[in-house]
Amino acid sequence: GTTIAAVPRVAVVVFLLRGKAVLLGRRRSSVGDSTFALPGGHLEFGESFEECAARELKEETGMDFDKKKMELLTVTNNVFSEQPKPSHYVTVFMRGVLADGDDQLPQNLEPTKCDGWDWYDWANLPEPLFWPLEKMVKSGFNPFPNSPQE
Ligand code: 8DG
Ligand code: MG
Ligand code: MG
Repeated sequence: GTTIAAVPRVAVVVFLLRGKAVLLGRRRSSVGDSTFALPGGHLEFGESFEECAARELKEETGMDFDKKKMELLTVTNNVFSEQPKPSHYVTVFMRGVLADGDDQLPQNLEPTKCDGWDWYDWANLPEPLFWPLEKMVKSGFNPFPNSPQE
């Protein structure tokens, strides 16, 4: 078959915040299987970070966020050495909230990739977290507005 050069890829993931909680789901993937991670996925050709975040959130959970309140928080650069196909991601972390008074519930629209979505208090996160997220949390990163590490 064709040999495709391994190159770094861009992912966009979302801290969807509700009160003191974030939306997380347990991954079903060769990368980080069974760990809790944020919704998100690959940046497609021509997309803005905001468009990608909104599209991935919709595809994976059925939810729509308040587009005016989306913000870029940080970027990470991580190599996933999983064999037989190591991968390398530059991951853009966005913050989003639902529109005021919005009571949408997350749906598990990609059940082969995720066990289901739920809200988890930032002070009491589930384990194990997907390691890039674990690393951020351990470094003191906090996705909430008006927090010192924001
Ligand atoms: P797509 O086909 O829908 O575009 O992709 P996906 O299947 O939704 O991709 P994904 O694995 O959910 O996300 C792409 C990569 O983003 C993932 O392999 C590694 C990187 N990534 C992080 N942190 C996180 C995170 O917390 N959640 C998710 N979903 N991906 C993350 O570095
Ligand atoms: Mg996806
Ligand atoms: Mg995904």
